[in-house]
Amino acid sequence: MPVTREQMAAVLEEIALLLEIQGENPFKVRAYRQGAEVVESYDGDIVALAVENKLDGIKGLGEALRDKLHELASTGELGFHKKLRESYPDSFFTLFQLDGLGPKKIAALHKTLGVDSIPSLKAACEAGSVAGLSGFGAKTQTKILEAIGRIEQAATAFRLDVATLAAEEILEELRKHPDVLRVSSAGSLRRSKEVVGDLDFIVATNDPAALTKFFGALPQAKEIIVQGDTKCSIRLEDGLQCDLRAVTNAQFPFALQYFTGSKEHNVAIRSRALKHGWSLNEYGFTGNDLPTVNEEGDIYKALGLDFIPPALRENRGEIEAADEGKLPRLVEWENLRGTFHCHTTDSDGKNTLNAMAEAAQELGLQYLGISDHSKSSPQANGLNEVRLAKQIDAVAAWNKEFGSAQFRLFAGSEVDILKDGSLDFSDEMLSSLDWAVASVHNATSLDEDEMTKRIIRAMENPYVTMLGHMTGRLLLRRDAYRVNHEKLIDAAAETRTVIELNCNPKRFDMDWRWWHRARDKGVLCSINPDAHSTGQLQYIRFGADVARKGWLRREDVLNTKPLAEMAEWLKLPKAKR
Ligand code: DGT
Ligand code: CA
Ligand code: CA
Ligand code: ZN
Repeated sequence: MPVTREQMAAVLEEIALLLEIQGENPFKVRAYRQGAEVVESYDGDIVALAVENKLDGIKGLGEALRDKLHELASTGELGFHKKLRESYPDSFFTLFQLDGLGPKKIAALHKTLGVDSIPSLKAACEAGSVAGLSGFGAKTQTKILEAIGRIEQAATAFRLDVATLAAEEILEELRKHPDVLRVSSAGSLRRSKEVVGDLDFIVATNDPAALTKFFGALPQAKEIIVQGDTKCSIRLEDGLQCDLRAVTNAQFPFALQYFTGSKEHNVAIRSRALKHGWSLNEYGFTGNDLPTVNEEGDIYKALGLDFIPPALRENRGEIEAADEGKLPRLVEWENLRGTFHCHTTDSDGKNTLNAMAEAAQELGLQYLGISDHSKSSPQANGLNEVRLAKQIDAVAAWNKEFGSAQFRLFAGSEVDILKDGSLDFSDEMLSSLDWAVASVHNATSLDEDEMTKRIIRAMENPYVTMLGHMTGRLLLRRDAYRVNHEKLIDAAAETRTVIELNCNPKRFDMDWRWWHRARDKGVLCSINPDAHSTGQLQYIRFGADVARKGWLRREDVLNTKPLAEMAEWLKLPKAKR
């Protein structure tokens, strides 16, 4: 079995972790961790080099690591790693998913209480034995229980990126089946919800039983939950449930509409149908003088409505708007001309400035706004003034050598908003940038009032182009900071500060539920990937989906501006924007 680059890096990561648990020399631990990073970001076929034992001269890989990578790549296994792992059950490694629990604490729990899995840790916390350990205390015990609660919840909720990937694979399989006439995903995924409970698929076929059988036998199906002649539910390896409905071609539009939801939207649509004298369910209309329905859109048309894009189907005003012909023309990912907020190897990004610029061009973008962390985020290797000045020079040099009317970089910073709302850099420093995104990364437990004031103060700064990840939430992992959305939106409108839609699928922050309001106040949105690697620039596709969910149009999104216009816009004082 050939190993992949990701697997090689993961093995080194895990070795670092296990060595750390065993109290090994920190330099040795760091060597493995650094090795993992080198493997991940090496610009070339590192797997092939490892197989051929040609890793000499790669910075960050010492002799011991080179030998191990060769063994791993050429045999598919690493004896050293296997031996280290043998002392722990597989369940032990799930403990590392818990937020706020590092290797040292896990080692202590393992040694003193024999904790070797999430359930055993939960039991120890509930018995109160964790609070008594030195270095823990009652507060930590509560925090651990909260983190366990989030993991348990996460088993029935999946991030949009994870769900999308799984759905695309399954759709591809279904499309290949000769008895499939039409196929679509439905449910919360089709509505672009930030997290989904399960996946829903609808197929039109003349042989539904063949399809439910095929679905149950998919290579992705780890378990069959239910299987009948028209429906089948399976569970994937990672726990994600997938529901299939097999219907006739005539039923397909109705099933698709019904299972796309949301439930609240369906209830409102059904009562509208009743006013026309029809009852509506997942199989069709019943009643007199029935309309012809071939496509999902025909259902809306029959009810006197414009087609409602799935993203809007939450019963939050879309039916009234469709009735009045006032649905917005939603932004599309193809409208995006550039993007902001990405990291490079100068702070905690995995790829260099050059590589990020190339990847942005490959995506068809015309500009990329660089924003490494600032010095108050040492955990992210934040830049101080000297390093930032150097980066500004590097961006200028890049633009001079490679920039054109088709593509350029904008020098920026993800500048920390300090506890009192002041910024990590002076106005003078900030004024030498093309743009800046200001974000909160520490002192996150302030109360709502203090946090809101703090962020407003940052937005008042003339050099803060945009506000980054407004609430700091990490979906399924960490709650939002306490902020007053209304006040922040008002302040953004007043100070002409753009609000970022951070479309890293861990975040989707600001939340889609607030964008309609922001838009109506004249606040601009920037769809930003917060990319820490070249691949993550592609998150802007999800960003466009979520922006649509927030009712945003092309004109509401800053980074739909073409390059020349964008460059001019950035030069304007905030008040003129
Ligand atoms: P999820 O899976 O929790 O992220 O959210 P959904 O919306 O995908 O929900 P799911 O998978 O339970 O059902 C798919 C759709 O089927 C749902 O959005 C609306 C429709 N549906 C399910 N149950 C009901 C119901 O009791 N009444 C109505 N009107 N629609 C329903
Ligand atoms: Ca669903
Ligand atoms: Ca479902
Ligand atoms: Zn950030």
